[in-house]
Amino acid sequence: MLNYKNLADQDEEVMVAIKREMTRQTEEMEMIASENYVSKAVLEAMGTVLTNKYSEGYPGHRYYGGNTCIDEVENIAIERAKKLFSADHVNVQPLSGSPANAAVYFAFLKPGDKVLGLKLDHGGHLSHGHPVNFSGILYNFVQYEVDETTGKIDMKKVREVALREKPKMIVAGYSAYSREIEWMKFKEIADEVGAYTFADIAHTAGLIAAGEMDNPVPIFDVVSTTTHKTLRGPRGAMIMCKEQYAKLIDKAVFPGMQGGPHDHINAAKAVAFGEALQPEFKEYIKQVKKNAATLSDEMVKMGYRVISGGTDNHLIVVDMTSKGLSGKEAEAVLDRVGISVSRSTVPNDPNPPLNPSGVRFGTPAITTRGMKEDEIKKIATWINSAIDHREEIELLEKIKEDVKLMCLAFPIPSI
Ligand code: DSN
Repeated sequence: MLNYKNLADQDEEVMVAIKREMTRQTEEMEMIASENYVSKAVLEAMGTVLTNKYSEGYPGHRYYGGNTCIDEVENIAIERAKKLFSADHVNVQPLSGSPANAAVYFAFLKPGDKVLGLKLDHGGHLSHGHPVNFSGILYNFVQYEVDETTGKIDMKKVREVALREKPKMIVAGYSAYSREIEWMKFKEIADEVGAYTFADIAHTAGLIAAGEMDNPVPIFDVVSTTTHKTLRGPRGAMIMCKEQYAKLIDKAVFPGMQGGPHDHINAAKAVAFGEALQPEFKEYIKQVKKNAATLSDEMVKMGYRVISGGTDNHLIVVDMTSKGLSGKEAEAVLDRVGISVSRSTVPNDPNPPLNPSGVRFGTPAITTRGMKEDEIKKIATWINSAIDHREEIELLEKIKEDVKLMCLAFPIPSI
């Protein structure tokens, strides 16, 4: 007979590493814009027996028996996602952001087709045409840019490039762009040149679901998102589209790109979507935005160049070179004081992606802990002190202690 033990009893080696990560998360400040802390309920759903099941296909049409309960769970996730985003059709099976985007391209394009996306050092994503990524290898990506002076997307310039290049698809939605996106204008341009519209809202999905940013789902042909960033669900993704593309998308995900869905993750997606439908989630997202705006204001006051001069969402990108260090060096300094951030390119970055000029800061995770404007102001001064006095080991140690004390005062809900 199988003897199921607890993880701690069965595998100390793995458990020790997990516990150390729990301590790191508990005692350190998470300011990576794409990360967040899930609720206990979401965490619990991920660790269920649903991981034991195979269920290729879709609810009511599976290639394996025994899928009655799995169908129920997947249908709950789909219905909640439809409600959150006013979507005609939702596929909740994509395993993560890049595979979701691969399925979108697979559904709408042939290899070699031309796609218009944001230049990558201006805030785009690897899967929006980077030459080392499948997207850049299989498809012919051409780029639009942010305006050099404002740091924002200039729709007149987007139109010029679209008219010149005549792409088959236009991609909007980014990884390191802090401003509202003019979805309607993108759609008008796409219609003018006969292109499909594809929005990747991986970063801003939570803000859009809460009604705190404009929603491309009713406007664009197809929209992908991850579920683990501002949406605060499990690591995974989904695709939403107009009813007329439903079959195309479903076929592209399975059997086109993937095999069996991860049913335990889909259950956790359903739980997270249920949470995002609650009024508390809207309050959370409003605070995420207030915190990002406060951080931006503080950094500007302290003399940093914040790209585009501010933020409409959950993140800011800051050029660190005015302080005499690269984004990679700033990331390492902040790591020393227990603040996790991610290096980032800035528009027209003279430095390479592995050692770019900027740092991207995000507020979703610290807002989940309950931190508000007062805490953000303190955090901003710690960031600045650490950067300015990066050679002073004792001061860095003191800041690390302050960071830890604040983190302990704002526990992570699921730990
Ligand atoms: N890695 C994610 C981010 O940090 O934005 C995008 O995939």
